[in-house]
Amino acid sequence: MATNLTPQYMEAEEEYKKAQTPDEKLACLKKMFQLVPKHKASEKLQADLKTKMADLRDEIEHEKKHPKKVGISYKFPKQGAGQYVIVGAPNVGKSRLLTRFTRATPEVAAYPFTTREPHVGMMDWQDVKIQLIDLPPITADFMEAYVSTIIRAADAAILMLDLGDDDAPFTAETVLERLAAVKTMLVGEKPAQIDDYSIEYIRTMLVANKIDLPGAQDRLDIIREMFGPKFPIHVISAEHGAGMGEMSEAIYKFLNVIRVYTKQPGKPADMTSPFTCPIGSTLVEMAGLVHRDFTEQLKNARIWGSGVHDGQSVGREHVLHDKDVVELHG
Ligand SMILES: Nc1nc2c(ncn2[C@@H]2O[C@H](COP(=O)(O)OP(=O)(O)OP(=O)(O)O)[C@@H](O)[C@H]2O)c(=O)[nH]1
Ligand SMILES: [Mg+2]
Repeated sequence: MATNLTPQYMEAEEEYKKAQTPDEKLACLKKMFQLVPKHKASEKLQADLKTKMADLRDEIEHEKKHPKKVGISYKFPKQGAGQYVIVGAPNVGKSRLLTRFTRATPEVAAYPFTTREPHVGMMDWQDVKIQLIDLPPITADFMEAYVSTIIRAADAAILMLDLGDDDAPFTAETVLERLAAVKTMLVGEKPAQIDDYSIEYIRTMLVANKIDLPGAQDRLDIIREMFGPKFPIHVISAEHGAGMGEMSEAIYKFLNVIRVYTKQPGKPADMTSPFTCPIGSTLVEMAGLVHRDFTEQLKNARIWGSGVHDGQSVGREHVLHDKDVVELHG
């Protein structure tokens, strides 16, 4: 039976996914519980929400009584068109990738466990910026506690592996298992139907690095066979630059967002800094990003772009396309 969740509920759920402390999470869950339609079809969801709220209350209570002595947590407010985490086993080239695409300067070294804390940088792609977070490595025996929290809050992930390493498929599998054990599933596409709301699904592209090394092509064949059905795969050499242009475009496209430019009446459009919103967004949804008041007050807009005549007037529910230019009228 369909639960028919409202857009307000979905919005509250998005906020919940981004929440990073137990208090924030509890506040979001309360909101979701208020918003969930109360009928038979949603009973399981209501029960799940109640369980989660109870667990969080216990956790908050427990933390009050036993404050953690050495808990590290990091917060990376989202910036730009989307936020990626770079995830993988040690020494696969995660930090090198960050130094290639951004101005960040994490240490890059030929031994494992170089990165001990997250590093963040902004990547330019055409006229948008995308946030990349390089994380410490994950192995069967080692995963910083905060790593899964950061991954769960990201828009998407890059799972990296090393084509110079015969064990690459297994170390990558271990990364997936370690994360799955804390209900964080890296997936090529999110499942159409979600049964367990405590699992977080993160859309992930697999990046096979170090294609320049001897034997890399043979290992790539195996990796394509093992992981091709599950993830989109991109092949690069972060060190020497092969495949980096295609990959930066793929990083943008995989976010599933569009760019929309605004213009003032009688003036040329500002083509330097687009707003980005999810594919399928309507005019009113996009206008809400420009100014909150537009959510109520927007009447219509003139629009230049695909599927319309230049300067055509469109209503609040008009679906936008990549690179549309809009002149908003309140
Ligand atoms: N040949 C080759 N070496 C690379 C490539 N990318 C990275 N490396 C080298 O691989 C080693 C590890 O790179 P890092 O970026 O430090 O790896 P990491 O995944 O961040 O490692 P941890 O921080 O330990 O998890 C360094 O010596 C890099 O110079 C590549 O495309 N080809
Ligand atoms: Mg590193």
